[in-house]
Amino acid sequence: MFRRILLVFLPILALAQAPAAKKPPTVQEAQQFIERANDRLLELMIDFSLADWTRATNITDDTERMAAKLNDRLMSANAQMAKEAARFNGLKLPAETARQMKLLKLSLTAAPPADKKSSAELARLLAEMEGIYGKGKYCPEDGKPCQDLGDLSRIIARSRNPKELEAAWKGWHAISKPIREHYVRFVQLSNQGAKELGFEDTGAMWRSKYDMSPEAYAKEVDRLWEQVKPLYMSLHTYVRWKLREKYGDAVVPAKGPIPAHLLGNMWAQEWGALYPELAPKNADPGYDLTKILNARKVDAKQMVRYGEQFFSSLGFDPLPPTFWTRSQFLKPRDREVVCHASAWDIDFSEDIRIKMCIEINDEDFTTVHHELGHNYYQREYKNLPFLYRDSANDGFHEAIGDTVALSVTPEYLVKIGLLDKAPPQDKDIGLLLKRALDKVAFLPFGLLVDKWRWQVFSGAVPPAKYNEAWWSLRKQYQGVAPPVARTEEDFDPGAKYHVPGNTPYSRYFLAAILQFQMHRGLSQIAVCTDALHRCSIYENKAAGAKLKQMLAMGASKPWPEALAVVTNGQKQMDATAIVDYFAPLKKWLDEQNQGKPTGWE
Ligand code: X8Z
Ligand code: ZN
Repeated sequence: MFRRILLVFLPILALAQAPAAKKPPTVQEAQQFIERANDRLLELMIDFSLADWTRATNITDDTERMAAKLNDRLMSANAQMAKEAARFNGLKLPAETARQMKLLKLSLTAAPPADKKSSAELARLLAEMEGIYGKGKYCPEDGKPCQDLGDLSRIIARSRNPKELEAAWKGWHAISKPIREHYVRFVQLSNQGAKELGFEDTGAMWRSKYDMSPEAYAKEVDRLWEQVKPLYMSLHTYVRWKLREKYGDAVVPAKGPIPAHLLGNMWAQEWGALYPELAPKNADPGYDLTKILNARKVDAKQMVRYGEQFFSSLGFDPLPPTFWTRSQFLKPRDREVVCHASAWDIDFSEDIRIKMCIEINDEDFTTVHHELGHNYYQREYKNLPFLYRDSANDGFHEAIGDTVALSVTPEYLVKIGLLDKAPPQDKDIGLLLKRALDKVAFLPFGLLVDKWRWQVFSGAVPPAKYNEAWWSLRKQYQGVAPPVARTEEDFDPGAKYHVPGNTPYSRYFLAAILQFQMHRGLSQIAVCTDALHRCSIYENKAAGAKLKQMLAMGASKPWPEALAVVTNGQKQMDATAIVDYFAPLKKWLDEQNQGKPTGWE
């Protein structure tokens, strides 16, 4: 049995070591194997990260090719080692070795086929898809200047003219048409690689990363969605009604899905930009962080300083000097870059950076905290073996900065001098509505992106139905519809960064739930007795210490053990925290919604 596996996966090694291969492998060999894998992966990862940073901050044919080459080298070595690891199947290994062995098999997001040409093609496709997205622009036919995602997003957030909104929406959604054929091929190749590693397909490989079976994970996200769905439905009902008042029956149907261009965000994933329209009379907190930041002439670097200052107040060390010199805070004028915000850990030690095209507004104030959450996580786990230098599950990585940003309360803004006086309690509905428009609105989107990809990878949705299936899920979960007719000429999933960027998305759904659970746990540790939305862990060293303890565990333990550290022992992901947080708002929404139609046909 062993020989067969060795011969199938490792013909060269098997021949070279023919006599030794007959003997069953030992625990010591397994340990040495894992040590070598850690060293090799780290080395290859650093090479790739440097090239990939260069690519993402300067998209050219050359940087794309270099990054693709190093990615191919890394992915292929990783896949090769994952296959070799099968040699130790059935051996009773010490827990640490066994866990790293398991992580090695799960560490790829795209698995390359063993065939050299195919793996190189896969790496090239990945770089090219992200390049097309990063360079994407809409050039209106009337000769007006071309607009990038930043320009078009500003229109979607600020304009209230349906025709203008529709043009911006359509313009952006045209950039992904050429990504479609790349994606079709990418699905084939990555599925082939996933199968070679023993997974059903790439989607099953992604769902296997949660210390439970892929089937159990799919059920788990459905369970969490059922917990939050009533809250989403109340928000949807209220927002649709308000938009009808504004735009009329011809634009917003009484009982149909909401047209996606009216929700203040290109993907209708966060609706916070609509707050001024929806603010409850008598319960508006009366301040606007975007206006405050601009009035104070806060610049991009200062936005990041605010984030750093928050983490420092929890007991984390300041960011290293290289963070400030090497990060990209602003969109460069002289070259193409991937503006989608990300956090990097170039050497898996000290060289942490963020890459953003920061705008001075409320949304990016939160995004800065989000990205820094990644960097502080990376720094806490840097001394673990390489295979453990990751979050407990990918939802944790996405949740840390957002958890901290939930502590950006009015009281906190007063403390740091951005606000003179915190609004009284009778303005809480306004505060909660503003938060819900981002956090609650996001939930179905966070879930459906990977529902779509899981179906695409499994073959349940063939290329000829890519767009149809996308809109069917967007209607089913979000209750939104495209503003203009769509066909299979379009590739609307590709207009969302994470699809061409091949970043799994259910992590953000988990993070949306986890951040409230973590905020509740840390607020308890900080002995905050106020309503949860008024609790801030700013300057609380006890909460900071627990957070640090969880981060320092990296991926060394199954995620329930990490979660327990900040939630007083809870070992299940639990949406009651987000539901409780918004309970007063839910009650208020349901009162406003009396007699209004709920749901969509
Ligand atoms: O992609 C991100 C981060 C980078 S990891 C900015 N987010 C998702 C998105 O923008 O779609 C954060 C929230 C969801
Ligand atoms: Zn993130």
